[in-house]
Amino acid sequence: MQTAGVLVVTIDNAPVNALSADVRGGLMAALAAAEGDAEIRAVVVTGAGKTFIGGADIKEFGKPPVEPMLPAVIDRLEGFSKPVVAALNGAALGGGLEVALGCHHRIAASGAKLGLPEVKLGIVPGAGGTQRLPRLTGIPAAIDIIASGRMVPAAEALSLGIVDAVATENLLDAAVAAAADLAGKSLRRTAELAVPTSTAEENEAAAAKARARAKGQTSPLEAVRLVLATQNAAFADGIADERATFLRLRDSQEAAALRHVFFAERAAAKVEGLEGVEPRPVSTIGVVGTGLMGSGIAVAALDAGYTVIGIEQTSEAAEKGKERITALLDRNLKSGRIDAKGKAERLSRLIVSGNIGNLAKADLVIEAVFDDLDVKTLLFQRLDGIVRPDAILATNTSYLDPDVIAAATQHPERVLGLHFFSPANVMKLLEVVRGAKTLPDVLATGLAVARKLNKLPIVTGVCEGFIGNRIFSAYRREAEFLLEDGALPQDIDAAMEAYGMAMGPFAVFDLAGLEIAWARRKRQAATRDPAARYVDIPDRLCEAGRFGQKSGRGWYRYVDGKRTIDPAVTELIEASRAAKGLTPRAIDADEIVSRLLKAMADEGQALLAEGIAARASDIDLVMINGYGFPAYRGGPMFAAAAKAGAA
Ligand code: T1G
Repeated sequence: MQTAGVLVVTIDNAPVNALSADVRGGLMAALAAAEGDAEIRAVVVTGAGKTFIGGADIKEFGKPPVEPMLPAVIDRLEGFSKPVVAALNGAALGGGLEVALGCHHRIAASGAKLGLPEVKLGIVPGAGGTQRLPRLTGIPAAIDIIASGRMVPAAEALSLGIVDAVATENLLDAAVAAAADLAGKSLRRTAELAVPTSTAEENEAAAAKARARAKGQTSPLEAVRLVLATQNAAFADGIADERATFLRLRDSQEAAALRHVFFAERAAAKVEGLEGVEPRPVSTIGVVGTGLMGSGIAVAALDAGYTVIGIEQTSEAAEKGKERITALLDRNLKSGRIDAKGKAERLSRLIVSGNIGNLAKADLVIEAVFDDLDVKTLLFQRLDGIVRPDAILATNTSYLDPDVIAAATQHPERVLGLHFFSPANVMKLLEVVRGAKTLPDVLATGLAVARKLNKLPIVTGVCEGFIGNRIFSAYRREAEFLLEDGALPQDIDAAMEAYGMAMGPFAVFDLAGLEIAWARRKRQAATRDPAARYVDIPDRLCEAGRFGQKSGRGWYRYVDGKRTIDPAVTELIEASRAAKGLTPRAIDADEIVSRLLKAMADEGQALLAEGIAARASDIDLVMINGYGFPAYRGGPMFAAAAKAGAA
């Protein structure tokens, strides 16, 4: 399209205008045409639909490269004799932002988001991002943006100098006017700019923060190195280093794992039997029980814009519940996540009371009361008579059978499980449990609400522990076998933390508390297969009054909240082994990791065979987002398969 001597080039490659070979070729052809046409005095590049450019085409990774390569396209844009203006109509990510950085002027729509999310794919920007961005923002801001991969909103991009203007009215009109205005003037080429000065301390502070956040991942460290190099290196040298680093990382295991996670997240959204099923409208959510879980769920719902009706047994308990919810909002106020107005506005959408009859107004009721079958079934029977006929009932149980809870109602088809993870207003994972009778539109509503709550919903069938806790139980069992075989808790935790787990298993057990698992083991004692291997060390620990971090002693001793190795635990483990006549042997970190991974993956295979999980990648997402498994290892199913492949 051409207006007043300005050629508007629109990238139209649904769904996200990724820079496929065709798009790269198309851009080159458009520039060639513009160059040869004396009528054209300037060029605007924009995107069709709601995205500017979603980046390189991730589906092309691993395939033979096709000319023209992206860096060459961007060099051509930047070196172009006529002005090229980027009109950022929506997300400009990865290679998409790099295209914009190669243009001579950038205007963003107010809702546009910019970012270089490459580190989230285990790579670094490969088309100049690490070298051009710091020339606009300075080194500290560029480190922050590139090493975190975060999205930068248009207003912030303007204040950082990444864009030159934010369009208040029609973006394209503004871009065309700017392009026409630049025609014939000297052009500002990002590569030619000097890097704005910052002190060594400022650079080092940004780098240290980014390195600490990397937690064992390689690509953010490489991104930091490349940005820091812009202080001294010539642009061309920096670009060569960036390209070599990009190509090396692209073929790494970390990148393969993170690509797997990217596609896993998209695959998880596709749920069998829900094609074309419309969710029911939800604007008011009831939350029964406003304890630790319930108050977190209430805050998540308030954050997402829902009206929330909290229910407690008495008005005194309701008062306490409201205080807990307010305290969580206050924490977000203090950290700057919300402002005072936001807090007040959220509270205006909240009622907490002892009157269960209030739930007649709810579209969805989430139960978060004590995890006891009698308590929950009685509650559901009551709710069934209170809520509207089209309202949905959800149970937030960890271990109970939602089908049994549903069966207590007249309408089990409107019941599903929503298994939140603590703290419920923070954790990304939400297991959405499809019961035997759950209707498709009820499940679809659960998923839609979950997404609005900013969660990653994973659908699971019904079994004890659903996907996550089933795998975690297998992990726990194998960790206990390792204890008997010769490893100590600190060896196992160190191996798993070096592998990348947020916390080793024994530190997690201590944090969660040991008594619930103890009570469960006691309940199960009568039905346990006597031939199955059973490790009694955790029982001995509980008998000795060691219940974890809360009691100051568990698998470790806690001094001022810091975990320290306790010789008493070592003695207890040795005594248990001796009582069983076991001879411990040395177990190295590699064996620890391999065995724990295999235990998780084997349990995952069982979940797939039973139809509880729809696909292996769903299991990976559960463990990454709910249990601290490192995303850059791809999840236990991916990692175990990769390890088996490498062996
Ligand atoms: N390549 C290929 N397919 C992509 C894609 C991409 N970059 N981005 C999204 N898709 C597919 C996705 O799989 C899904 O497909 C559909 O598009 C809709 O996605 C040289 C190295 C842009 C914010 O990391 O963050 O540039 O499942 O459901 O919620 O330095 O997609 O429908 O078949 O996510 O509207 C850097 C990744 C690449 C951006 C849109 N770019 N994408 O969100 O839709 S590396 C990224 C996103 C790079 C250079 C390098 C989001 C989005 P399907 P969606 P959305």
